[in-house]
Amino acid sequence: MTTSRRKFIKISALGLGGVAATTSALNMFGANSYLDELVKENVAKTFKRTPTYCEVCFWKCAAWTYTDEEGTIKKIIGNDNDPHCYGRLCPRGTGGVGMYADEDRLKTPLIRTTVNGEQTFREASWDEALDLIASKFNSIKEKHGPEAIALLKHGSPGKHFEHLYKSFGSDTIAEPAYAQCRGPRETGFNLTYGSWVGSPEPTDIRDTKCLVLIGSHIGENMHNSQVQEMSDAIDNGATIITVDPRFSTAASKSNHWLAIKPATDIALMLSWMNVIIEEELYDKEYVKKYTTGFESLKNHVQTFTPEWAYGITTIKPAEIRKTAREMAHAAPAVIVHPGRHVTWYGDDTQRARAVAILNGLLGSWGRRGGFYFKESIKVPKYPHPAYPHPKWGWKEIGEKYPLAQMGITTEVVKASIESEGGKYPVKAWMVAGTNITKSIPNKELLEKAIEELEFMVVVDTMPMAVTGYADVVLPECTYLERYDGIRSATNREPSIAVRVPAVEPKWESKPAWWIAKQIGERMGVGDYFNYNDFKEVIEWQLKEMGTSLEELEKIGVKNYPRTSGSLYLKEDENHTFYTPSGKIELFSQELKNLGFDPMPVYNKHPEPPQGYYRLNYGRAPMHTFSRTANNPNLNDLKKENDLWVNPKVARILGLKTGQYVWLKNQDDVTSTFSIKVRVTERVRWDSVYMVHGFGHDNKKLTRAYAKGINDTQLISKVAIDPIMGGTGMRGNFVTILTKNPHKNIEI
Ligand SMILES: Nc1nc2c(c(=O)[nH]1)N[C@H]1C(S)=C(S)[C@@H](COP(=O)(O)OP(=O)(O)OC[C@H]3O[C@@H](n4cnc5c(=O)[nH]c(N)nc54)[C@H](O)[C@@H]3O)O[C@H]1N2
Ligand SMILES: Nc1nc2c(c(=O)[nH]1)N[C@H]1C(S)=C(S)[C@@H](COP(=O)(O)OP(=O)(O)OC[C@H]3O[C@@H](n4cnc5c(=O)[nH]c(N)nc54)[C@H](O)[C@@H]3O)O[C@H]1N2
Ligand code: SF4
Ligand SMILES: [Mo]
Repeated sequence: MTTSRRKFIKISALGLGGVAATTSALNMFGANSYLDELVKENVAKTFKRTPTYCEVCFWKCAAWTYTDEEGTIKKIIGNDNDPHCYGRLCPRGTGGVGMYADEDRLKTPLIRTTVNGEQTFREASWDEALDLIASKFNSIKEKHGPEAIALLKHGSPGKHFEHLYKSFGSDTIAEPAYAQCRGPRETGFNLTYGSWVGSPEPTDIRDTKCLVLIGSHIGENMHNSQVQEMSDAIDNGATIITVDPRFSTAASKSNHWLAIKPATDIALMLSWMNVIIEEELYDKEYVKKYTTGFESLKNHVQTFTPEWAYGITTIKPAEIRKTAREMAHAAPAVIVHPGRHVTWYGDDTQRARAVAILNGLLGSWGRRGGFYFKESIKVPKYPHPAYPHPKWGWKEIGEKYPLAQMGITTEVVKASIESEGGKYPVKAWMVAGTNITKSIPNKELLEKAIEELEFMVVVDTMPMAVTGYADVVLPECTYLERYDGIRSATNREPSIAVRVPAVEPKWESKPAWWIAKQIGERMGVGDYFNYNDFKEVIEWQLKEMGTSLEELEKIGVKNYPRTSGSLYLKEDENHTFYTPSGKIELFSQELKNLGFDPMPVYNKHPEPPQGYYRLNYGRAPMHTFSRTANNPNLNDLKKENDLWVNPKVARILGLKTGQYVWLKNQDDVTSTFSIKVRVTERVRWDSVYMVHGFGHDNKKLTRAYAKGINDTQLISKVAIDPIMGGTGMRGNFVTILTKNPHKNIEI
C-alpha cells in the first residue's frame, strides 16, 4: 500500500485552497485546511473564540468560532478534544461561515398572499406570522385533532419543534434522514444484533486490519472522524476492499476495487458467506458462542458459489475468493461497513442483514478493529409537564411496514392525500431544516399532498425550493448565531459539546427554540416552555451534569470516562444481545414470522432498457446535499455537478467532456436544466453518475440557480422496502439528450 495519509486528506485540503484564495475571512491561513498548532495558537491569541458544533452536516463536529473585535467571524476551527473531528473540520465545516454570510438568506417572515390574481409572498412581522400559525394549528387541532398536524424535520431545529409537537399532542413526525437514508440499515442490524448502528457508526476503523466498503464512499462522503481514521488505517497497512460500480475516491485508495454490476450486492455477499463457510474461515468459537442459525445459514448459502455470483455481479470468482480470504485473515479486526445512505433497490433491509451476517461470521462485532461498544451520556430532561398521548402518529401512519422504527416521510405524504384513503388524515405540515422537494422523490405525489394541505409552514435559513410551497416561511438564524441543545455524542467515550452564539442573528432571523416557544405560548401550551432563553435550559442541564456553561464556554467539549464496561468483548464474557434469542441472529425468526425471508436472498432487479443508463448519484466532499450549493465559500469550490459517462457510451453518443446535455428518464421526466458531461473510465458503461444536490430552480438562490441537474427530479420510480418502508431510489434509468428539450422555456 503506497497511499499516504497526506494524499488521502488532500481531498479536503485541495478544496480549502479554493476557499482560502477567494474568501477574505479565510485567506489569512493560506491553503492549509488542517492547521498546525502554531496557527491555532496565533488565532487564539488574536481573536475571541466561542464554542459551537457544526450544522453543515449531521456529523456535528465540535468547533471554535473565532470573531474579531467588530464581531466579524474570521474562522471556524475544529475542537481538538472532539472525537467527531479530532480538531479538524472538513471543507464544508470550514466553509460553514458562508451559511451565515450568504446574502440570499431568508431575512424576514413571509406570508403567502394574492396580488392581482397572482400568488406571491409578502414580508410580515414575527407577531403576525406566529399568530397566524398558532391560530391555524389550533383550528386544525380542533377540527381534526392534533395528530393531523405533521412535522417533517432534520437537524438541530427539528428537536425544538419535536418538543412543540409533543406538547400540543402530535407525534406525526418523520424525517428524510430515515426512510430516504439509513432506515434499512438500522432495521437490518437491529434484527441481527439487537442494536441500531447509530451515528456515528461504532466502527473501529482506527484499529482495523481490513475495511470493506460496499457503496459507502468515504472520502467523498465526508464522515469526518471516519475519513481521518481510514487514513490512519491505510498508513498502518490495512486492506481496503471497495465494492462500487464507480471508481470512487475510496476505490482509488483500495487494494481491491470490485466494480460490481449495480443492484447485485446481495449476490456478492451470499457468495462471500459461501466461501467463508465452505473454507471454514469463520470465527468458530465466536459463531458457536454468540450466534444462532448457523446451520440454516450454511445450508442456505451452499449453492451460492463465486461462480454463481460471477454471472450476476460480473466479479470474477478468483477475486471473490481472494477478498473473502483477506477479510477472514484480518478477522476479527475487520469491518464490513454498514454504510449510511442505504435506500437503493427496495431490498435494502435484506442487504443490510447480509452485511450484518458477514460481520457475525467474521466475529467483528464487539472486537478491536471491528465494531466497538459505543457509549453516550444522558442529558437530563429540562422539567416540563407530561406530554399528552396522541391517538395516532408516525407509527400508525406507517403500520404497513412492521419494522419501521421511525416515521416514514412518504407515508406521511400519502396520509395527506384524501384519495389515498388513509385512516389517518394529515392536514397541515411544518417543514423544518429539510428540503423535502429535493430529498423525497416522486415529485408528483409530493405536490399533490401539498396541494391538499390546509396549511404549510417552512422554517429554513435559505429560500430553498421547499419554501415556495409554504403558506408561511420563517427565517431561522444559522447555527453560528444561536444557542441549541447540548450535543451528547456516542463514541468510544461519551462526550458533550455546546453551541453558543458567536454573533447576533442577522436581519430578522430567530433561533428555532424561540420560534417553537412563541408558537407554543400562542397555542396555549406555554407551560412546556418554562424559560426565557434557551441558555437557561443548557445552564440547568450542565449543572445537573456536574459542570457549568462557564466551563463549557472554555472547553467546548467535555469528555467523560466510560461507565458501561469494556469497549470490546472480553475472553471470559458471556454477552447477551438484545435480540429475542439473546444471540446474533444469522437466521431471523422475527422476519420469518412476519412472512419475510429469514435469511437474505438475491432477487434480480430491472435493468436499463436499450439506450438508457442507470442513474447513480452520490456526494462531493465540499457539499452537503442541496443545502450548500448556494454557500458563497463552497460554491466557489464546486458550482455545478457533472455527468460521469463511460468512454464507450460517449463514443456511441458522440459526447465530449464539457458538453452540456439534458436527461430524460424512463417515465419521460425531462431534466429542467442541463449538465456538463465528464467522460471517464471511473464509471461503468451501464450507469451514469452525478453528485446529488444541484439543479436548484429557485431564482432567489442567485449562485445555485440553474446550475447542474437535480437528480431527485429524475427519480420518479421508487422501490419500497416492504420491511421498513424505505424508498429505494436507484432503479431509475435515463437517456441522454444533446438538444434542449425545452426550447420554448427560458432557463
Ligand atoms: N435524490 C436523492 N435524494 C436524497 C439523497 C440523495 O443522495 N439523492 N440523500 C438522502 C439522504 S442520505 C438524506 S439524509 C436526506 C437529507 O435530506 P434533507 O434533510 O432534506 O437535507 P438537506 O438537503 O441538507 O436540507 C436541509 C435543509 O435545511 C436547511 N437548513 C440548513 N441549516 C438549517 C438550520 O440551521 N435551520 C433550519 N431551520 N434550516 C436549515 C437547508 O437550507 C435545507 O433547506 O436526503 C435523502 N434524499
Ligand atoms: N460531503 C458530504 N458528505 C456526506 C453527505 C453530504 O451531503 N456531503 N451526506 C451525509 C449523509 S446524510 C449520508 S447518508 C452519507 C451517504 O454516504 P454513503 O452511505 O457513502 O452514500 P451512498 O449514496 O449510498 O453511496 C454512494 C456510492 O454508492 C455507489 N453505488 C451506487 N449503486 C451501487 C450499487 O448497486 N452497489 C454498490 N456496491 N455501490 C453502489 C455509488 O457509485 C457511490 O460511490 O454521506 C454523508 N456524508
Ligand atoms: S463532517 Fe464537516 S460538515 Fe459535517 S459536521 Fe463535521 S465539519 Fe461539519
Ligand atoms: Mo443521509
